[in-house]
Amino acid sequence: METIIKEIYQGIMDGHHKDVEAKVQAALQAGVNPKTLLDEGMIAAMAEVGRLFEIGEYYVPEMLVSARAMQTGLAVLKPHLKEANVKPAGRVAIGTVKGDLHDIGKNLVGMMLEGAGFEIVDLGTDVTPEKFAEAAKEVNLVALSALLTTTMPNMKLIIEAVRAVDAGRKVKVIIGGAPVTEAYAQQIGADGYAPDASRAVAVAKSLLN
Ligand code: B1M
Repeated sequence: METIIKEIYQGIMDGHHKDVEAKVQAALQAGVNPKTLLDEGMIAAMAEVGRLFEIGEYYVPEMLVSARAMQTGLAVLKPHLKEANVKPAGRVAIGTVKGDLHDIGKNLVGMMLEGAGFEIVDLGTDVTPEKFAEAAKEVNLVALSALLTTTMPNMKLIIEAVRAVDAGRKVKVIIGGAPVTEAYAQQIGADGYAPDASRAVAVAKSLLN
C-alpha cells in the first residue's frame, strides 16, 4: 500500500481530521486512484475502528473523532468519486423517529454507514412516518433510531408506512437505539436490529447483499 494511503488510514484511526483532509488532497493531486483511496485508506480504517469498538478498545468518543476525520476526507474525495463513477454500497435514509430529538447515536450510525461506502440521506430528528415513507421511494435501506421508550412505538408506525409504499419489500428497515432490542425488532417486523453503530454497518451490508 502506498505510504500516503497508510497515512490517511492512520489519520482516520487517530481522528486527525485536518491531517486527513490535507493528505486526501495531496493523494488526489499525486494521481492516487480515488476508489483505491476510499477502499484501502478510508473504509478499511473505519472497519478497523468498528472492530476496536466491538472489542472494547475504542469508545464512543474515539469512534466520533474517527468518523469526523472520515467525513472530512470524504468531503474532499466525493467529487472525484462522482467523476470516476464509483457507485455507493447502497442508499440509506436515516432518522430519529417522531417525538424524539436525540441525534448523537443516529449521527454516529450515519457516519459509520457513510464510512462503509453507503450514501446517506439524513432526515434528521422527530421524523414522521410519512416523511420516512416518502424517502423510502429513493433508497434501499431505511434506518430508524429511538432513544425514548415513549417513541419506540413510532418505529412500528414507520415500518407500516414504509411497507405501504413498498409492497415488494425491496426496501429493508433496520432499527436501533438504547431501549431497542432484537426481540422488539422482530415483534414489529423490522428486517434488522443493531445494538451499536459498528454492528449497524454489518447488518446493513448483510441485508443489502
Ligand atoms: Co435524553 N434521555 N431526554 N436528552 N438523554 C435519555 C435517552 C435517558 C435514558 C436519560 C435518563 O433518564 N437516564 C432518558 C430516556 C428514558 C427512557 O425513555 N427510557 C431521556 C429522557 C427522559 C429525555 C427527555 C424526555 C428529558 C426531559 O425533557 N424530561 C428529553 C426528551 C426530548 C425528546 O427527544 N423529545 C431528553 C432530552 C435530551 C437532550 C436534548 C438534553 C439530549 C439530546 C441531545 C442530542 O441528542 N442532540 C439528551 C441526552 C444527551 C441523553 C443521554 C444523556 C445521552 C444520549 C446519547 O447521546 N448517548 C441519554 C442517557 C444515556 O443514554 N445514558 C438520555 C450517546 C449515543 C452515542 O448513544 O444514542 O444510545 P445512543 O446510540 C448508540 C446505540 O443506541 C446505537 O448506536 C449508537 C452508538 O453505538 N444506536 C443505533 C442508536 N441509534 C441506532 C440506530 C441503528 C442501530 C444502532 O440502526 C438504525
